[in-house]
Amino acid sequence: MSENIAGLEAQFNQRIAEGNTIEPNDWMPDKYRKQLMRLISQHAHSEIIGMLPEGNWITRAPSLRRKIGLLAKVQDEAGHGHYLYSSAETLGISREEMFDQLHSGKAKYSSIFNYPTLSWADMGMIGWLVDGAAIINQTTMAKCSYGPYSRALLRICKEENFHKKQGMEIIAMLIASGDKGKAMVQESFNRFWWPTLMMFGPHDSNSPNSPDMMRWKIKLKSNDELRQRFIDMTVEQAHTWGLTVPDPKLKFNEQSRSWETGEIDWNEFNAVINGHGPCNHERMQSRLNAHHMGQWVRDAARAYEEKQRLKNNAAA
Ligand code: BYC
Repeated sequence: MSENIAGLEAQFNQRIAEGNTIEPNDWMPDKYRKQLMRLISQHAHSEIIGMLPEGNWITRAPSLRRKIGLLAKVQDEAGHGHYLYSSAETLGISREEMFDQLHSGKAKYSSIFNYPTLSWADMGMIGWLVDGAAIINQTTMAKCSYGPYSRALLRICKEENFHKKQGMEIIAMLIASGDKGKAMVQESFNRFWWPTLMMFGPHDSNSPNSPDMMRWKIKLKSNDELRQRFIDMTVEQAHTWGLTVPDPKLKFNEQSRSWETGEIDWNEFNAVINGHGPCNHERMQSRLNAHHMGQWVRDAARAYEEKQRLKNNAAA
């Protein structure tokens, strides 16, 4: 029996080493399955909680064109949640279990969504910084070893690219509008810069899940490598726009040809991921409220499914 498992594990490792994907019906180590359930469900939760800070601005969008764009973006995030929940379900966890984990606080979602959206410039900032960070993380993970997650990410990344462009357009237009618009963007940038760097997770030396995730090619680049890639790209963009990065320690390292930043406030990060950020309570209340209000839709869908099943049985 144990020889059999050792053989299966060897085959599994070989498939990963050769760059093949693991599919739902393939044998996989229990820990690989659990890590994927944790990662994919947290990502799914991030998409649907991420709808809330942007959803707050739908009624206050400055024009019809902006309102249509924002509505479409928020709807896309719901779609991403669906692909990701479906992808996690292939591992043997139900959507109800995942919702329970989110609602009980057992499962995390991205720290960035526990910050408030105080001005219209924040809608641009989320597109530019938050979607920008997500794209860097997710285009790498789109080549990961688990087939259903990698395929979901391919589609998500295409949509995120569009989100990033609409965010950059909002920022460019605000900056072009004059001093007041530019000041609004700078104020928003000051609030979002550090929380966006936190999206990439703790330093590699402090990331308990990374060794397994890298070994199994779930993650292909480390938290710090991806964060650095984001910093190098975004600092240049900020400078092009004439924005000031809110970091007095920021400096260009001529040797590594990359930007060095000051240290992230890890106390703040830990507080936010453990439920004590500025908006954790508000986000969970909104989420629970939406879940309760949607109960009748789930009941109606189940009743319809049952009716169809009985009809099909009678016809067979
Ligand atoms: N926030 O060992 P580590 C979007 C947790 S949504 C919260 O490095 P890992 C969008 C981590 O879970 C895109 N928690 O973990 C949507 C772990 O705790 P547990 C969101 C964080 O998994 C709407 C502990 O800290 N993107 O784009 O190897 C509108 C130790 O960390 C965070 C994803 O979800 C954090 N920032 O690496 C607009 C991408 N960082 O679970 C836009 C997928 C760490 O052991 N996720 N933790 O209790 C990932 O790539 C990885 O999960 C992370 C963390 C890089 C975030």
